[in-house]
Amino acid sequence: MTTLKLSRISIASLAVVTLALAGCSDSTKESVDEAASAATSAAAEAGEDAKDAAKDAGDKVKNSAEDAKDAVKEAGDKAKDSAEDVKNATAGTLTSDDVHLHDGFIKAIPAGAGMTAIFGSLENHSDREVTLIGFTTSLGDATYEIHEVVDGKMQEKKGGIAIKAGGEHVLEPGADHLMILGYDGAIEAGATADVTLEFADGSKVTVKDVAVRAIGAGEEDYSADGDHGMDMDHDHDK
Ligand SMILES: [Cu+2]
Repeated sequence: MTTLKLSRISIASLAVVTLALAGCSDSTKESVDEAASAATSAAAEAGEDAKDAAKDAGDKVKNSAEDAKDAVKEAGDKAKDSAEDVKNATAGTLTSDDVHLHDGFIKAIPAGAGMTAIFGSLENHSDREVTLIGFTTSLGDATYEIHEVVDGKMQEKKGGIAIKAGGEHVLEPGADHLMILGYDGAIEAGATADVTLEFADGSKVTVKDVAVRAIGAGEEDYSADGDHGMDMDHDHDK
């Protein structure tokens, strides 16, 4: 037997002896009961305390998780802001020296026609690729769309027109063109209009005084199928 076991037995024996000496009366039983109930409530209290402590700890974890979430959001916002700063710093850098509309013209239309197009050769004289994503003109109220012709049918050209550094892109009947839709009024030959080209990097380049002219015989149709004649409904679907 080890010393430890012996000492346990001694304590147990001592307790028995003590109880025996007290005569194991009812009052002893009562004090045992009291002790037991005190122990029970002490345990219950300790349990509550532990529960509270756990709740506190949980709240703290929750709070710090929320702090961390806020911090991440803040960092994300800052990153977004600086990305926008970078974008703004490089935006609007293209000028009329960088992009030309060579031999550009607007096809004349009579009142009521409602739609026409701009042709010419877009030249990129800058040292990087540029992407034309839209345009407007000094003609005013109208819908301006970049169009392409696929299988003889025109449609909006999604993603615009990319032109490599030093490259050019031809806008002509039957191929890509700058479409003017929903225009109220005549656009008469001999007039001019400014065309403002909008690029993916935020640049806007205005081409001044683009001539309005009638397309010569045999060039009236925008489509490539050789169907001449004024294609006023512009559906290219014949
Ligand atoms: Cu078109």
